[in-house]
Amino acid sequence: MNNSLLLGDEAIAQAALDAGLSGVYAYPGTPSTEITEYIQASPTAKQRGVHSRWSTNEKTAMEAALGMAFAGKRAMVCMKHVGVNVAADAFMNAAVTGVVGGLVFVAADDPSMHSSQNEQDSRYYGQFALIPIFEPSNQQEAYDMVFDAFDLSEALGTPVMLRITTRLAHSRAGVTRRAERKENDLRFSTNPSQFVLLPANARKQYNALLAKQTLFQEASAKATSNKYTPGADRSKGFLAAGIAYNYLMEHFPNGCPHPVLKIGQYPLPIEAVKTLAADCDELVVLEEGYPLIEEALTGLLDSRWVIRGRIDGLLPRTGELNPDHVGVALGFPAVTEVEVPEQVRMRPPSLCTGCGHRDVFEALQVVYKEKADECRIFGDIGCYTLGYLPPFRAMHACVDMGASITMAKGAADAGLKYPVAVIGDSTFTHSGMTSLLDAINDRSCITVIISDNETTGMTGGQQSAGTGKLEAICQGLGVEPDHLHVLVPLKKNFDQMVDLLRREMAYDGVSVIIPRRECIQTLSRKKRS
Ligand SMILES: Cc1ncc(C[n+]2csc(CCOP(=O)(O)OP(=O)(O)O)c2C)c(N)n1
Repeated sequence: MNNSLLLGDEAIAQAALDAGLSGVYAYPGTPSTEITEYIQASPTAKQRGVHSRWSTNEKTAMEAALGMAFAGKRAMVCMKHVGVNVAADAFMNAAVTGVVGGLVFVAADDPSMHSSQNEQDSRYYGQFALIPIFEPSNQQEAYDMVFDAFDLSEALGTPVMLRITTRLAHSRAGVTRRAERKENDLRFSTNPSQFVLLPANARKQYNALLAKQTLFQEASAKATSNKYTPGADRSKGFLAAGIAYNYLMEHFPNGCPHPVLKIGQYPLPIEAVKTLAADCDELVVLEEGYPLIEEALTGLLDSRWVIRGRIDGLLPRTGELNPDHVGVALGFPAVTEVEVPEQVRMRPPSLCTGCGHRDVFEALQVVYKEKADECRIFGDIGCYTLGYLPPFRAMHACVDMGASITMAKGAADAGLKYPVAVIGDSTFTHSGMTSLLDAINDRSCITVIISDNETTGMTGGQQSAGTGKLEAICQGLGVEPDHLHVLVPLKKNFDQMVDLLRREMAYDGVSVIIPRRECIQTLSRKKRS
């Protein structure tokens, strides 16, 4: 079949299309964004009418994917790891309902927090939901696992998690494609209570999920991605999961002299773990993220075994794993750091020259200085988070999507006189609308700035769900027309913006200011095309 050079994300997207996908649902988030973008750009997807429009947030994406799987078709839902928190309600309950058509949930983790606010490990969510998890070690395996994941999902009627990390998502390798499969026809569950999680039904469904655990175990025992390779040197044995298996094997081009258990599918293949343990006294666990396997081993094996990994400090507890860390754990000398010339050293990011967020923060800076200790600025997730950095230094909090408005409200409840929330247009529709409704219902004394660049800028300029609708949304939620303002953030309007901020911050209620000017990146891309 066809050979292509693909990013891990693209391999997943291509595999989903080849495996008969009918819809991808996602909210952008590094390192998962390219999966959906690939499907959006695919002529095959267009011709087949595969759904690929961005969702408003990860929860709506998860629910729509579940709806497609309810209707018997194959769906994929993709998000970054923190998005899993947003989707968690629907995700956990989807494990209880089960599915009719295949449902593959792609969680893209970002160890080392290259572009994230934490480095949580999504495998815990898979385990928490009691569903099978696939973890590829390279791009080809990522491709093949999508087929296996859809097959397992449909055979056992369960959503399946595919967990990847940044390095695999964003590096390329040759991928051999399989023959294309047809999409499923519409088909519904014959069990009328399956998707109605009233307590009486939910108890039955939950027991059914528990009963499936043995089948999940059997699937892991049979999975070709869980492979035990004996080795002559039994002084230690390795359990290497996902991309960490690649890092291990890079050190042994002619084969590892130690026994190795490669992990690609969970629940852990218990018998294979016991076989490895019987062969060696010391076990070294190589895994990307939290020490999930390492912790599980302490329950599976007794204290005769020395278990080494991230918990005992053989490998760093935080951050991304790499071949050098693994080399040091193997006893190879540490690679000496190369001196990086001044010109190419890491530089802090900054807002683009000409970006409208700059004008917003320049005005905010003035007003903040006037109010000093009586004012705090609650930021949110997006390009405008850079308002925290010099030269602006105009942000005091940034926690999760939508938190700017609700934290400002909480601080107002606590007695802060001038709380200001700064949120982007995409983040506002993702999670800020409900926060604003809380503030309106409580008549909180806060000023909300929705800095509208008419795109989801931070993740590369995807369409933003609220473009053209923000004023109507705010009015619908109850913002008073006299305290809802739109202006163009440009130098010539600087004084107008400062005056407006002063006036609205003095207002005893909710005010919304929408500085609106298109992102200069998307604008210049449009001009070039
Ligand atoms: C729960 C969650 N989902 C996705 C992301 C990834 N992400 C970071 S910022 C952002 C969008 C920001 O868009 P917008 O609010 O319009 O601000 P802009 O970057 O355009 O200024 C996204 C999707 C995230 N950090 N958290």
